Amino acid sequence: MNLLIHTAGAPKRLRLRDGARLCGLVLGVMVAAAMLPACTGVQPPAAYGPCPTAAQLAWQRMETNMFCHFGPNTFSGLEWGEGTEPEDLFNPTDLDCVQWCAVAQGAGMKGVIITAKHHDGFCLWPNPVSSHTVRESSWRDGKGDVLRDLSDACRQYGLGFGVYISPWDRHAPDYGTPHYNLTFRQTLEDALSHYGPVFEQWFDGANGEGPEGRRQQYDWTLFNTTVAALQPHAVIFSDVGPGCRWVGNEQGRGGVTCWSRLSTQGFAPGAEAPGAAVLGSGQSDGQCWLPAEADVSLHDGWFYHPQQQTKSLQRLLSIYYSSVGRNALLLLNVPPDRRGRITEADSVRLMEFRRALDTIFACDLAQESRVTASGQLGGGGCRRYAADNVLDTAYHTYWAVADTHLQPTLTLHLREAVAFNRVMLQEYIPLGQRVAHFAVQVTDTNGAWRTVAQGTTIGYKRILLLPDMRADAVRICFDGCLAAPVINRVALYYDAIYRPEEGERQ
Ligand code: OTN
Repeated sequence: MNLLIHTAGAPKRLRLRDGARLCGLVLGVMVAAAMLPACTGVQPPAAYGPCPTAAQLAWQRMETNMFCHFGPNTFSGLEWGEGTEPEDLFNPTDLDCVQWCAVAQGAGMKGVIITAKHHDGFCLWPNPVSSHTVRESSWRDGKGDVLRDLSDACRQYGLGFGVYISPWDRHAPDYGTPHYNLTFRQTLEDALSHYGPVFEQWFDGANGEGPEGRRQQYDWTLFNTTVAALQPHAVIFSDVGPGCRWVGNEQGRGGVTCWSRLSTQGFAPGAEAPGAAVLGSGQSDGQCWLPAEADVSLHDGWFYHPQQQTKSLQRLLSIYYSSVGRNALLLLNVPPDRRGRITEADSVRLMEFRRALDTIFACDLAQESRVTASGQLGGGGCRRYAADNVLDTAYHTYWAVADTHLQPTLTLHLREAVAFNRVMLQEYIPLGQRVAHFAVQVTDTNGAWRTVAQGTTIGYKRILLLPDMRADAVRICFDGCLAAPVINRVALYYDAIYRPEEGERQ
């Protein structure tokens, strides 16, 4: 069948195939038009409280990153170098940052952070304002630059490049004087100007100088503004941010309650930081968006030691659940050895860890469920905020309810009873963190709802460890909210690998 359509030019002949395509297009427009009135005038939920910047959201979605403690301590066996080590002590025989990145990528990590200058003051790059650097060593005849090698390798693997630069410096002759703040600023300027984008700047608050030591009054405003000027997208880590906070321990454990908010007024990194419990839990009324980072080493120490013990797979899975599963980012330290390579034992354990996580989270048992809720923003016709948006993996789709609906419920009606032992929930944190308490319920044999778990915060991600159970319906009761919840993911899993220790807390 041929149709003649008259356009500005000569009439065109329209073939059957084109006609069918045109009908499909018209039908699509009609369906879209039919939906419009349902969402017309429905505003998305307003942001609640402080919210993440784009850089903080991108950082949180990295979920796990690799920390690499590397420097003179690798060769001395110390954890805190004296600052008097000869530069020739640093002499990796086969530095291979491409191998570091291959291991990081294989482990599912999204960024690598290196100790560019640890407390001993030795710089892994030819810092022009220090005489204690790779330039003064005989490694690669003084022409080596670890930041160059690593930043190039990160770019090659599509990984974020991050730098740890310790404010505490046991070598710098001007440490303990106001001039040191200017030296440190120049150090930051050089490290942040020549190696491309930096996704995270890491300020360690450790300081071992006692009364006999030289005390330094740090100019944190100067340091943070210097980083922001040179690397505006870098998330700045310290006990009190401003980009992300320390979680308050080096065991990789976020608080069971873990808010991504903290009030930092009057606090500073190190000795003037909030207490460990507050760093772990955050504050529900915190004035700043300040998500937690859980830094923990694969070994007992931070630097490489020949006889180091490697954490077990079970311990790593426990750490994963108590960091990423509690609204924190996991920064796992993997120390390169004296060759300048990640050891084979560490690489094997990291691949085991990734394989276990991929197995545990391979199948979302909620995927085929029918989802209902006690309410939906815009009413049932407006799909934009529909309850079943929690099933898709698109990050920016979510279920929302009216602002006044502060104790909504969401129910997964499974096609058949399934065995599960993990529940994963995510709040859509671009609109803030709202949930302060929730309960997980399943139907019992009489069809009555029975609470099987309770939680407090959710945030970016919360994974609850449940005993093995079967159910054909699961209900989440958001029964304690500071504002109407906005949920972008609910999932169920069966973890046959990790067995929580007796009485291990959620
Ligand atoms: O001896 N320490 O300095 C120490 C012992 C146990 C736990 C932490 C520390 S130092 C601590 O490191 C944190 C990162 O892991 C932060 O940088 C803190 O500011 C710092 O005090």
